[in-house]
Amino acid sequence: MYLTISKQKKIAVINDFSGFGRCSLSVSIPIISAAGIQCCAVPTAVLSNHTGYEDYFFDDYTDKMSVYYSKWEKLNLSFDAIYTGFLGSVRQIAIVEDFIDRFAGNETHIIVDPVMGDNGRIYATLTSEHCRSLRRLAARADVLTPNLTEACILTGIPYNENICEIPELLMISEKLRSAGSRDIVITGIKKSGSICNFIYKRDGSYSVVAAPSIGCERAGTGDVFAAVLASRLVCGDALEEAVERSSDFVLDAIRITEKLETPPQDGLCFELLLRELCGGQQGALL
Ligand code: PXL
Repeated sequence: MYLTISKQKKIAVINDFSGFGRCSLSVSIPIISAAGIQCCAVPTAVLSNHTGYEDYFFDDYTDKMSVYYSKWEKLNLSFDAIYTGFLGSVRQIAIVEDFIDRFAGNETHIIVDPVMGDNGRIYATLTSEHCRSLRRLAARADVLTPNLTEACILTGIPYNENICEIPELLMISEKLRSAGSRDIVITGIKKSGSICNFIYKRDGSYSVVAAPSIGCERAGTGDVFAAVLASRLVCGDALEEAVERSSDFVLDAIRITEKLETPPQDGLCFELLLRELCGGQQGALL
């Protein structure tokens, strides 16, 4: 007899599928799978390539999402984590909240990557209503992973690329926490030749994980980081350790991508490094 409930860990990932450009599901599925975890995708849209390219095909999946996951309810599925990324509309955010209501148990890590913008610029498709809805979703996160731009949008603090000192990062993180998010990782903060991740935990403690800044900015870096982070948290790492491993993996992927002279919009060539992620869950099972 087959068991529907497996001992193997499962992460539900709610994100778009972009066929080219290495972001969202095309990043999460291989990374989470390489870590030995089953990646269960809920697509929000299908794109030929991500929106960082001048032209792309976009097929919205909002109308189909609840029918899609209603079949999962019949299968009695539950998840070790629910990880959400790029969400294209206000209605889609409400659907994601409904998904969390239906599928999150007491032990489920809710990981929200509030994809909204970068370098002080908000993505063109985001309305103020959209931002308000993302604030509501962020409040449900066990782990929230905004970049500095997104952290500023979520808290209403004006963005300034010089916000990189501890007192300012603490103030932003405290605002996010008082709005409801539990642990917060502000990612990709640029500081004198380094890229820093500021970790603010639910008990009010904080730490910084820094890596050297190499080359130019590349599409999908945040998605690679969040997929590794989700995998490591589900495998039982403490938050600091999970952030360190995610930061190390992104750094290795940037190095290899630079060597291959891949155009920045094509994302990180992480495929060549997937072996580094193996051994995630096997250790616990074998
Ligand atoms: O990497 C974030 C992201 C995800 N999905 C789509 C995007 C982007 C960033 O541009 O366009 C479709």
